[in-house]
Order: sequence, then structure tokens, then C-alpha cells
Amino acid sequence: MKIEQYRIDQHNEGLLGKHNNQFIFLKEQLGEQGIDANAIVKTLQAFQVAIPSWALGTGGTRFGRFSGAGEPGSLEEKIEDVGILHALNRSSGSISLHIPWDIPTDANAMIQLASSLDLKFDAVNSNTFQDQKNQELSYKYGSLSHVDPKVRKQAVDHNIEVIKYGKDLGSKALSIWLSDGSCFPGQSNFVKAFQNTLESLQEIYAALPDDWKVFVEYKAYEPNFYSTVIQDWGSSLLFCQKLGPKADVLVDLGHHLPNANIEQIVATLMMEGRLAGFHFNDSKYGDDDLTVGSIRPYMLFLIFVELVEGMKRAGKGSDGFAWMIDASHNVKDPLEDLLQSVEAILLSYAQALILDSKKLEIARGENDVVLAQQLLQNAFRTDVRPLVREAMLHSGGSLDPIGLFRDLKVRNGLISERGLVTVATGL
Ligand code: LRH
Ligand code: MN
Ligand code: MN
Repeated sequence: MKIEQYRIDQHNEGLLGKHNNQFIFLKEQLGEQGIDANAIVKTLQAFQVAIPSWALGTGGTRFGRFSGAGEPGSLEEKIEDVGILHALNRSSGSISLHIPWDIPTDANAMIQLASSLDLKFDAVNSNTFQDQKNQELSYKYGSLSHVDPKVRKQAVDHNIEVIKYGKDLGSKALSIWLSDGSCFPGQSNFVKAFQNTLESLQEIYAALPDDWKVFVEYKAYEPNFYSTVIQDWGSSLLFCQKLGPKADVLVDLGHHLPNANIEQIVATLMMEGRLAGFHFNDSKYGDDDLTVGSIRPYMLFLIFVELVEGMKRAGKGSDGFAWMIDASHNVKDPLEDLLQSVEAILLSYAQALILDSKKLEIARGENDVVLAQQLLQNAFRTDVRPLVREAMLHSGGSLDPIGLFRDLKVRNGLISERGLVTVATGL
């Protein structure tokens, strides 16, 4: 199923009058504050968020999975789904694969399909947190940190194989997330686990092509509940510093202990030039993997304030980082959910872009706490939806992606192509 451009244009026509009024009104308001709305629209247009292959089907919980209908059952179908998202919002121009949940047996065919939908292959993810079919040794007690060098070698070899898959697809980065750790005090020697992991990572690092990066993702807990080897941004940064310039820290919003100040973490990593990018999601309790912006939109905005500031300082555009959604869908249609997530990311970015950062710096210098807060909240409380809509419109996308998805009955189309019950590979 492919969404033709004329469908999008037709749908936009009916919405254009109302949108133009709203955009012009906001443009005037922003103009009075010296902000160029058109420049912000351009910046938003350039922002691309990768879609993970595992978020295209219903995730479920450890208690059960209520399968959705018409979900993708193959890699081709997953690429097609991302093609649908990208046609609608023009902001989801890449897909991130998880090996071996996805096995690109015919890389050229996959590249062709992806480029016909204007998509690229984002970072490839390795998986040593599950035992795979026909695997010789188990990861029950860890992978890259394992006490047994044979298990470590198996995990290193897997990562090197993932790099090969990625190379064939034109990916430029390997994302590593380890579940390694311990469930009980005494189970693991923290120092040995760190050193084993470092040695294993060094072997993987040595296998990286020249123009590749490795992203090191941390997570405070789960599935190990006492300790995690790469538990926080500090540990992750330490690994990256020891590995070398091709290693950077990957922040997944759901991987922190409650109430962590993620925006400050982001500021510090950017200051050091070691932020690889993001796995966006939202949560109330832990690694909930809920729709981005659904629970703590103000936190997301504050993160984007630091990102915008950090990008400016580094003289980098948004294409200098890896942005991805990492979410799970238990009750919503995954495609609708992903459209909501991408929109939430763009909204936060737009809010951060309209912040008067010069005034904020002056307020900070004068210890005017009230004004500093007011400036942030003025930006956050501005309805920036017309900016995001204008960006999508200019890029050939829809003014109302979810509305059009529903009008075109995309899910029904997918069900008639793929059947009512399809089981997505992966989670
Ligand atoms: C772990 C994680 C990591 C995995 C993905 C499936 O919680 O965030 O990024 O690769 O979920
Ligand atoms: Mn993640
Ligand atoms: Mn996670």
C-alpha cells in the first residue's frame, strides 16, 4: 500500500484555508518578537526521525500481546509501513533495523524498495539480550560482560555480523544496548564486568568501517534489577571515552531513574561533543515506551531547549545527530501512534526554536529567575502547531497526517493486503 501524492494534495486543499489563517496569525505574532517563522519552518523540514522496525507492530507486555491487524510480517512490509508514515509527514525518512529480528537477506532489493519510498537505513541494532535460534551459548548471565570468554566472543561476533548487514544497506552506525548486569548483590563483580565489556566493545570498535559510529545506550535497570553494566550516562560516556571518537552516548528517554534531570544530562553530553542522539518515548514510571509527549511534554521541551542550544554551540544541524523513536504500542494503532510521536517531537523542537535565548541569557546573568521561567513558559505555551503543519505542507506531506490516514482507511487497506492476523517479527 502506497499513499499517492495527489491524495495528500487533495486532502490538504480542504484544510488549506484554515491552516493559512492560523499560520499567518502566528507568523505575525512571532514577527513582533523578531522571530522569523519561515526560517523555523525550514529548520523543522530538515528534521528527520528514524522509525524502528520493532515499533510497527503491537508490542504487548510480559503479560500478553493483543495482536493488531494488518501488521507487517516481513522486512519489506515494515519498510512499506515507514514509507506510509514518511509520505504523510515527510519527517520519518529512515528505518532502523534490529538484527536478528530483521534479516535483510537481499540488501539490494531492500535498498531499492526503501529509496522508492524516499527512505534510508538508520543505525542497525544488535541483540545480545535474547538467545536466538541455533545459538550455541546462552546470554542468560550476560553477553559482552560475561564471565566466559566464549560467550563474549559469540556476542562480539554477532555485533560484527550486524555491522556487515548495516554496511550492505548503507547504514552508518551500530547501536548497542546491553541488558548485562545482575539481579542480586554478590552475583557480579562490577569491575570485572566493566572490564570485560570494555574489551568486547574494543573488538567491535576495531571492526567499525572508517565512516561509522557506534552508539552506546545505557539503561538504569531492567531486565536486571540489581545492577546494569552500562547503567547511566556516566558509565556510557566512560566507555565511549575509552573507545575513541567513533563512540558516542545514546540517550533513551525511558532509561533513567525516576525524576532524573535528562535535560541536564543532554547539556553535559553536548558540551563534551559526545551525544550520539536519542531514542524518544515517554513514560510515567520507567521504560514505559509510551507515545512521545503523551505524559511529560514540558520535559521534552526542556530537552529540546538544550538540544537547540547545543547544536548552535557546536555549529551543527539536526542531521548531525541520530534521532529515533523507541516506543511500544499496546492499545493504539502503531502507525497512528508513530505519527503522534513524530508530531510531538517536532512540536517540542518548534517551541525550543522560538525561545528567546538572548533574553534568557540576560535574565540568567541578572539572576532574574522569574523572567527566565517566563521566557521558557512563553515559548512552551505558544501553539506552534501551524509551524509544524507548514513544514509538512512545504515538504509535500499532509496538513493532518492522522486525519488522512483515517480518511484513506490505510489500516483497512493493509488488512486486506496482509490479512487480519499478522505477527510482526521482533518483540
Ligand atoms: C531497551 C531498548 C533498546 C533496545 C530496544 C528494543 O529497552 O530501549 O534500545 O534495542 O529497547
Ligand atoms: Mn532504546
Ligand atoms: Mn528501552
